[in-house]
Amino acid sequence: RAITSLEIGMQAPERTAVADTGKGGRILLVDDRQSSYERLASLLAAEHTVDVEPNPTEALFHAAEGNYDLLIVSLDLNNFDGLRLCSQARSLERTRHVPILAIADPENSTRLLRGLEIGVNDYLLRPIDKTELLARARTQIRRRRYTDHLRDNVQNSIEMAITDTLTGLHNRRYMESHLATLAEQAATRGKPLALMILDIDYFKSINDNYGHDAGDDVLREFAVRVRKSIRGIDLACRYGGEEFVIVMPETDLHVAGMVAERLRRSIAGEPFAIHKGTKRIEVTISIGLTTLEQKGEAVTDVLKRADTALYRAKHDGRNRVVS
Ligand code: GH3
Ligand code: MG
Ligand code: MG
Ligand code: MG
Repeated sequence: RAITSLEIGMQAPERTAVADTGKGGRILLVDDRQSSYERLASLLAAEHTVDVEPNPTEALFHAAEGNYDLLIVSLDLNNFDGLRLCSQARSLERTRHVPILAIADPENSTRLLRGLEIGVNDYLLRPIDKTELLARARTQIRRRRYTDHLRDNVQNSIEMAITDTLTGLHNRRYMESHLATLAEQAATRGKPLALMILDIDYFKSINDNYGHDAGDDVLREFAVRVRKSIRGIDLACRYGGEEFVIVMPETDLHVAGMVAERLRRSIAGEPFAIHKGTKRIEVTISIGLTTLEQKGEAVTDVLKRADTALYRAKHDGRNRVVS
């Protein structure tokens, strides 16, 4: 039977409601007693997708890889220690946020207490009542989804606050809040720190000749090339319109000079695609380079020195590195 578009359209609100109530989750059931897991799985299957794994070591692996909403762990396993799984799941980054619902016989209630200390979220005593099992599973899944949602939001807000949206590089605020720390670290560890300001030459005329969108294309591609030529510990930010700053920890003037020169050549040597790749234009940059000079030097002075060097690079004819 063909599914009509009307039916598909009508599924959407229902699915949202399902997510809100904690129904329809993915559950990993860890139990090695067949009569027990068969019953539990069939009860849970009324609302959820259930995988059964008798071996806790395997279960831990699945839990880390499988994107489960809930672990249900029997603490009266025949051959294994379910508590060990609970404690490992709590300490692993990949499984830390997956809720655990423990199940035990009443005579194993001391294990349950131990489980709660380890970080089990909730428990049920046998014999298991269907309504109660489903209600507790739902509650854990709902809470998991809600906290995931909050965590995503927080993560997004942080990223948005520190990222330049056009280029994906860090923004000026982030660089300024980190530069002092990097400078301090360099000073206390007796390591050098290099900083360069990069400015696209005659960028205004790119905008004037080819349009603002073409200018944006250049900025984006420029960021890609910057990212390719720096290390993970280097900090690259968009400092202003077509001005960028790169901070390189543990890098002296000589090495930073080579990096700057390589970057300058990677820009000047390969034309930039604009207008959806239909046209290519030559772009050059000027770079002002300096290093942290003495312990306790104000980062604003370092920036000022780099800016002065940049001014000289422009004055001397652009498309060059000056330190
Ligand atoms: P110089 O070689 O001396 O650096 O010349 P310039 O033209 O690059 O310098 P100027 O500072 O005069 O011009 C920078 C231009 O960058 C002006 C501004 O309109 C443009 N600009 C700033 N932000 C953006 C942006 O996000 N997108 C685009 N397309 N242009 C921008
Ligand atoms: Mg410029
Ligand atoms: Mg300028
Ligand atoms: Mg400028």
